[in-house]
Amino acid sequence: MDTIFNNIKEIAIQIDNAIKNSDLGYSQSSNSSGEDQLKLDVQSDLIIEEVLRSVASVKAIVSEEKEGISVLHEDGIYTVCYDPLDGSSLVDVDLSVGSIFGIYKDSLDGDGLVASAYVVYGPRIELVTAIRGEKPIHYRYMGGKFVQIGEIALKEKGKLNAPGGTQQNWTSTHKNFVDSLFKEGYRLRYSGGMVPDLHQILLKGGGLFSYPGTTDKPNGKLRQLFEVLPFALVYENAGGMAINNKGESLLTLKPSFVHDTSPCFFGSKYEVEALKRAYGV
Ligand code: AFP
Repeated sequence: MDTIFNNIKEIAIQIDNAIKNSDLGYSQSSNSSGEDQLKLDVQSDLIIEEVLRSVASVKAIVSEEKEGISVLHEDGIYTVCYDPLDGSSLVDVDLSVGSIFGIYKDSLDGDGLVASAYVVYGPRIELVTAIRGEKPIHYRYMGGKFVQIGEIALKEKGKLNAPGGTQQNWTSTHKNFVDSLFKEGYRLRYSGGMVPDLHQILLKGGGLFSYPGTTDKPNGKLRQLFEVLPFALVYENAGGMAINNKGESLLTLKPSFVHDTSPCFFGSKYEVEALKRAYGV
């Protein structure tokens, strides 16, 4: 796993360089979810594929930007599922964005997820890695290398509320619950980039990030393999909780297809338990 994490560090430096120096325009193509691709999305995807091609333990890759599974090394062990540049539509307004990696063995589902990692491209580059059963580790790129800052542990209760999705399409249950957190004194922190929004909650001790099922998207927007499962591992390993709208751990998810989505809620224990009561699950 160390080899994969070290290669993710190399990827992070290359993508950060692309963000800072490349054309921000649209490419001629759209991804498998029908979204227009920025040239940066395509470039970041190529960077990851090229770097992971040099890692013999990587059997296959699955990208949010591509259809299907690409086999890299028949004798490899792991399949790396990644969102090369999550929140890329925020680059032109200079907000933070990120890359997310889920590392799977044997099966592409919650049971098969053995490790995950994400990179935040903000004022600085940060990396968080998580191995099943171990506390997540936080790194910061300083002086030309990734320096370990420490383990990440969520508090029992936080102060931040990051509610995703179009509000007019929320259910009344969800709207009432989000309002109840604000009435309790929670502060709104939502940039529209899943990586920096979840990173902020983790590092500030806790709170809730929600992307519910909505009337227009009953299964939510966020993709299980590339976004939901990798962050579920980080949150659970940090002592928090990560559940779907039925109250089940997101780590029990079994996507029916590679780009399958799920409603998802990540947070410290207090807020997730409150959400379960509000949803009656
Ligand atoms: P893009 O990759 O299309 O910019 O979407 C970003 C994202 O997938 C995720 O990073 C955000 O949490 C979420 O979408 C924001 O979606 P809403 O604008 O619907 O809240």
